[in-house]
Amino acid sequence: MHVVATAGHVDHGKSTLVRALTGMEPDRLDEERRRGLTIELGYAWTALPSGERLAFVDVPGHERFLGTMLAGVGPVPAVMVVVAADEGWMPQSEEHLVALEALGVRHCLLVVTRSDLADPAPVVAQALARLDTAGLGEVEAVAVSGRTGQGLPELRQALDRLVTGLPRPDPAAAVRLWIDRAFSVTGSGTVITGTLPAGTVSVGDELLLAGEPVRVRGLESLKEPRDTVTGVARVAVNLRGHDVPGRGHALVTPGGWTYTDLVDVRVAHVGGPRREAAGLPRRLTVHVGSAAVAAEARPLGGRVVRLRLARPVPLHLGDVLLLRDPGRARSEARVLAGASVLDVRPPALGRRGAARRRAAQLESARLESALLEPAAPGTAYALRLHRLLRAADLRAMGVEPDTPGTSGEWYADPGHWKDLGRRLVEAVRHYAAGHPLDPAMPIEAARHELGLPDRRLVATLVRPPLTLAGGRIAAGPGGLPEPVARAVERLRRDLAARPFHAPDAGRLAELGLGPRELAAAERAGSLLRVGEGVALLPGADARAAELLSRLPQPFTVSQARHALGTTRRVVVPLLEHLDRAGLTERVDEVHRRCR
Ligand SMILES: Nc1nc2c(ncn2[C@@H]2O[C@H](COP(=O)(O)OP(=O)(O)O)[C@@H](O)[C@H]2O)c(=O)[nH]1
Ligand SMILES: [Mg+2]
Repeated sequence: MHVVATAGHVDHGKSTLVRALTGMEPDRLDEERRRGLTIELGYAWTALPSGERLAFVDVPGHERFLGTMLAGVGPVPAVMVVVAADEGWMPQSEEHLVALEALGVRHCLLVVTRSDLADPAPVVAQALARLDTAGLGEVEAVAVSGRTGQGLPELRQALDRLVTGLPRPDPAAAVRLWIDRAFSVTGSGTVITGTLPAGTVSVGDELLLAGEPVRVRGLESLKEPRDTVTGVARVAVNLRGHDVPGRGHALVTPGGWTYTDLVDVRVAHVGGPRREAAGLPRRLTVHVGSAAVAAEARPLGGRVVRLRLARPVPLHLGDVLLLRDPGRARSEARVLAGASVLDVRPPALGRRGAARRRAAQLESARLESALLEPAAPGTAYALRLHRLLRAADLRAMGVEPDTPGTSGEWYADPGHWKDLGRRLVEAVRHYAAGHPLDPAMPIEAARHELGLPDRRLVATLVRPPLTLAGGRIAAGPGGLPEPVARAVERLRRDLAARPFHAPDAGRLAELGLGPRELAAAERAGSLLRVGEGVALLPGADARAAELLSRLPQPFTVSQARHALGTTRRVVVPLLEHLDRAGLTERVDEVHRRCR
């Protein structure tokens, strides 16, 4: 199914249109019907010509109910903007449009209604011209009358085209169901309703509501009981208890979101005169999903602003917030701007200049990762900001790790990781200098020195020339002098790729490894010498014996050479080494077999 919200000036025919399309009454309250005015969100649904089901969230157009309008539109991916042919573009048309623009709505249909009262053409042109400047993408227009029904078949077709163009949400996405309505049901707890934008909710699921675990006892979508519902959908969830939080709170997947009351955001210019972030009022109302939360704004520099929210809300990197001025007169446009969340776990800002540096850091991380990841902030972006994160931290920020971790569950920014490696070498050398009799540094001391949260990170950082043994880090393998350790390491890398391809004299000379150095490396357990100047990796002999055992027995030197993919220079001393080790034995002058 799909969900579309209405938007537009009061009395322009939104509810009438929804009624005409669905045969259902969106204005449920007595007061609404008495006054002919939408006060609360209305819900109605129908089947489109394609068979797709479409639910409407009908919003109030009156300026006093902008908060309710935002709660309805917030989680919805597409909007039907309604303008009356006999009135044209009006203040609440404008305010709703500015809100849609700030929320980043990209899928929109213009419906000029009441076209039995006036020629719709001029208003279609006027509204399309305004919508065109708002960056909502391609907008189709339909003229209708909710009274005579004229144009409704065309509108249904247009709605079908609109929903076909909507992105398919991920059924495996973390759930965030913003509550737009909550009511008690005698004998069966509380029912909350909302628009599920993505992900899947099933009966029995344990979710979080305002940070507290709750279990889904029952589920309905469009008044039908369901075991499981996948977004986009209108959902009613039955929960135990009668004092559960209502509108403005969200049911979320545990671990899928970061509950935070401190965010750094980037403010986007919308509507009206261009406004610098520095010109925002200090006190704001932040709208996200169905929530409206008081906030304090602190400009950090450029368009980057830090918001302290009156209560924590579940957020992801890249979430769009709508900023409203709570203090201005009703008649003025009160939506100030949209803002995208740059960080959900921002660091405290200390000394002078910290705010400006932070703004610059966020801006450069954003620009850099925008090149790599145009869609949503990804792993690289999150790591640029936080340097080291667990897979679970990334998921809570809305980033699904796209690579294996750097060290177990840990992910590191590549630049930071390199830097840590360098610092570890220095720390180990410094330690060795201070502890000549016991020069290897305990891993815990190294963890502390580097300020790392987990010893496993230190262990992963141990790379040649460092070695790790018995929980301590030494500056070179078995105390090999460092240039030798480094040369041996390069040799080991050669051999890792071609295990029986012992380096020739030229390569050994190039690496500066003479007989003395090779002997030291063998003593340190880094290499295996099978003959004068023939060095392999430790264990190469056992591996060779294993490969040779697969040959028809007995075998010749030449067969052994083919099986191991090497040269006579290597295979002859290697076979003699295997004879000495008792892994092979001579049968006659030309044949051997495995023992
Ligand atoms: N003549 C005519 N009247 C309409 C049409 N659509 C709505 N109305 C009337 O306009 C008034 C406001 O309609 P309503 O749907 O409540 O507007 P909303 O505030 O945008 O939801 C009501 O009196 C409706 O009967 C239409 O297409 N033609
Ligand atoms: Mg209405």
